[in-house]
Amino acid sequence: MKYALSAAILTLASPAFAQHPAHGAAGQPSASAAGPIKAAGVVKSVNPKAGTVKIHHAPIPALKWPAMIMDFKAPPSVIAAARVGRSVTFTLNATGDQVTSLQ
Ligand SMILES: [Cu+2]
Repeated sequence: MKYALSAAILTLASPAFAQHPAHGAAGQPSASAAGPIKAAGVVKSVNPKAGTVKIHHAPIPALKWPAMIMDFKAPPSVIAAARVGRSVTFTLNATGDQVTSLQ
């Protein structure tokens, strides 16, 4: 319960989304992005408690996103694989808010 509550607060108050308001508008019309979305970037930080990774990602044309630093939701397998400072390629879900795999 404590975890769920703090996760909800993080989602609502995420500074990443405040820094990148373009995501709200540009991220939505990505219905054309049918399959998994591939992207590349550098891991900036990992937050196992929140279940998020902060990645400085390259532009993602499928989502019409420019390069930026932002937080993504991530399952435990991705959290475990993420290393700060590491260059990675990763796969996003269709809406681009969650990293589903990371290499
Ligand atoms: Cu972004």
